[in-house]
Amino acid sequence: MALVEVKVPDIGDISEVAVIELLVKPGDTVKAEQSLITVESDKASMEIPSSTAGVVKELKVKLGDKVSEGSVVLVLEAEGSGESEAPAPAPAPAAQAPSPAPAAQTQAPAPAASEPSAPATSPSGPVEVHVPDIGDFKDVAVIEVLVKPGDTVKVEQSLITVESDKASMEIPSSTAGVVKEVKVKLGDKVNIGDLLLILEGAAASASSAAPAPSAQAPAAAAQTPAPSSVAGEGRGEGQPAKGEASAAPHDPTKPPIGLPYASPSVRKFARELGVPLEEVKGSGIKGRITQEDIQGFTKAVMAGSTRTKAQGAAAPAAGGGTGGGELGLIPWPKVDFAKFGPIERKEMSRIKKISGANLLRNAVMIPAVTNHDDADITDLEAFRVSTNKENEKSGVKVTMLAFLIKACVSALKKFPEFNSSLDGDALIYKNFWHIGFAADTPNGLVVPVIKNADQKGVLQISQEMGELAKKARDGKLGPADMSGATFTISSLGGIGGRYFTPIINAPEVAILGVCRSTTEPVWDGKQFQPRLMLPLSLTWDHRVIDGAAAARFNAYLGQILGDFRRVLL
Ligand code: CAO
Repeated sequence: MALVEVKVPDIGDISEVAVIELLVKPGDTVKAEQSLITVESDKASMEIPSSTAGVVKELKVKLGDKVSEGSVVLVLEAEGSGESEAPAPAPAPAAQAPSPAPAAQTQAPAPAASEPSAPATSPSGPVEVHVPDIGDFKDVAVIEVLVKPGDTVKVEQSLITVESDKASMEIPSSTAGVVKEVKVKLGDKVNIGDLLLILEGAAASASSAAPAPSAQAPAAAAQTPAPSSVAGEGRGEGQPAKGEASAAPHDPTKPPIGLPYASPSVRKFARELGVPLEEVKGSGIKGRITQEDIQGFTKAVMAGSTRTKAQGAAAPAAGGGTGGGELGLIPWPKVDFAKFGPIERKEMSRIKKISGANLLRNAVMIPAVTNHDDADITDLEAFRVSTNKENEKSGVKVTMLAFLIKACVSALKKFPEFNSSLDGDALIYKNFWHIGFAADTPNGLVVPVIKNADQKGVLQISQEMGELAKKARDGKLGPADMSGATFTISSLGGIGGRYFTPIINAPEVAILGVCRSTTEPVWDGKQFQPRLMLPLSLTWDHRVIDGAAAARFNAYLGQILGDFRRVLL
């Protein structure tokens, strides 16, 4: 029995796609052509078939991995004498996983609005939009029509979703304009060159999907592919239930096992809103989940008529879950501001949208209390300044925040419930100390994490913080940089202010806010002394922590910051 490596075949112009589904597991018997994994780009998802029949020995990819042509998917013990009995169907992958031309084309020229390139050839009358080259796709079914007459479409905007038995992809518009007539309907079979719709006021582009920028194509933040760093949190809705990936060939008439039946853009939309796709009922063909289904689900959750499973699970810990009634809030005020003066509408950044949803949940669901206190950091600041003078040449600047991180680790060790998380009626105590710090970036608030802060010195913490803060400002933080925090510090010390009430970063149970230190007169029993005082604001989850413990935590933190030698005790 020969061992055969099954690799990702030619997947067109897409360089890297994410593995969103594993359809087989070690021990499974697979047939030649059987789907092994599902991969997804921004606009297309496709299944990667096996080139050979055999028994799966080892999977070489896992969910979330990025693969490209030639990546090894798994190792098979080939059936019989290997190649002769199971001829590798070299051309098959191309046929099974058709060259996703539209996806590749739509990804490449994304920033249409911002690139000052050649003007559209001719703003003109009606323009026909046809199905572009979709590789080996033939007679593919239209499963979603994403626009209707009267809609304004941008270049690259998805018009329809088509689906073969192994892949679904969205067909983008080659041209911007207003939809005059849609020439296809659900269930139609289309091929390359078929007429999709007629646009009016269109700026015809040179080629099918190599769009000329159009004045009607503003950069839409929501359409930018979500970098995994932020959207990664939402991944998981596509994860197959363990053990469900069966050895039986995948039935193309059914939704993929464990994967919510929705197009890539709908899945992305759901991820951006934090909607658990598997809980949404699809109203499309074969139960397919549409964008409207996601919107309907979100509205129902916001109106309180539906709860997500996560909300349901959290409910008992949040106060019994039943008997409290829904929030019963009156609707958000809708005001036509233009009636009162000139206005400008700007889409919020993706980070703001995501963090906004998280902050709202945390503010609403956590019975949070904030204790304010002051720490005397006169000696610590003098030490910091002298350390920085001594280390001037090293290039690493020791920051007050680095001392705070170290001091917090000591306090967290002394008061372990501050380093815990709620799990139903139980508390999970974490024996690791990963400290998040809020970083202000041009696109919004992010929270990079200093891992194992207990094992690091203040110099190393300062250096890592500097690197992470730079990555944050450059928008380059990855999911690993922002996950695993057990406690968070939000420092406004470099900016100003006295005290504030930070919102807990769930599932953590406390957060420390720090403001600008000022020199104040402090009574030493005999006289007033000028002391540098640091305002501390500790917000804590009252389900886990009591006011007395919070006051002790702050007092202890103050003692450490007042005399840092205590960290060694
Ligand atoms: N009191 C007085 N001065 C302080 C101080 C404090 N508590 N903390 C920092 N400073 C000083 C620093 O010493 C530095 O002064 P010099 O340039 O003279 O040395 C200056 O303020 C700037 O510090 P910094 O802000 O660049 O560095 P930091 O280590 O304090 O903070 C970071 C780094 C990433 C936390 C910060 O840049 C940031 O983004 N802060 C905002 C966090 C935030 O938005 N929180 C709110 C969340 S809720 O919406």
